[in-house]
Amino acid sequence: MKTQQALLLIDLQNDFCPGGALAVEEGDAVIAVANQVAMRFHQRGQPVVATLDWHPHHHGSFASNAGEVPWTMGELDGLPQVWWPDHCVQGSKGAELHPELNRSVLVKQIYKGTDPRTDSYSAFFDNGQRSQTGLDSWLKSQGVTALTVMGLATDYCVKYSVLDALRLGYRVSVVVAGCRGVNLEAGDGERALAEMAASGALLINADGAEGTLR
Ligand code: VGL
Ligand code: ZN
Repeated sequence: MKTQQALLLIDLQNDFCPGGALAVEEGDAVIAVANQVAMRFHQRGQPVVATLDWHPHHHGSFASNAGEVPWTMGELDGLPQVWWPDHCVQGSKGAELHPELNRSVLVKQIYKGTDPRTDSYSAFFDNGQRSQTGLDSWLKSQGVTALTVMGLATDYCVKYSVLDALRLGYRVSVVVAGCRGVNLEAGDGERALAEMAASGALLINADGAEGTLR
């Protein structure tokens, strides 16, 4: 059977871009890459999916709600948790997709992190792997077997999405130029890419994506 490819754009939202609440260095630099790759998928009739980090204002991962200091570590719902500044609050400007992202090619948007009790880095499951976002069943309904992934941030939502996708049996390529890391510790983004590669993901550049399209 022919491989059906989809493009997964992770959390290309204002809050992860310079000026945003959880700004990733050069986060906005990936928008042009996303538009370029997304247009190729669109022209080939291959689905382009965007995820959005979409938290209620009382989300448990927010340092403000936990009474903790932002960027420090704690525990939420029995899992290690970074206490984040308030970000991607449902309906806020910061939660919107970046204004320069070409939304006209998006065929599906997946919202995650809506349960206040648990964080949700992966596009597929919450961090406790208890509930699904619906992405896997949607991709299967479309016959998708291979994913190209990019977005923000390399060391959190991109990494967990890619590792889950591999576990779920998808072939996965990661567009390195389309990712940027939070880098809580220097090198986290690079280490995350190495971990994805070691787990079976193919690291590609924006043009290299061409080679993975069938
Ligand atoms: C993310 C931290 C908190 C991400 C989301 O999109 O990588 N990181 N929420
Ligand atoms: Zn979040």
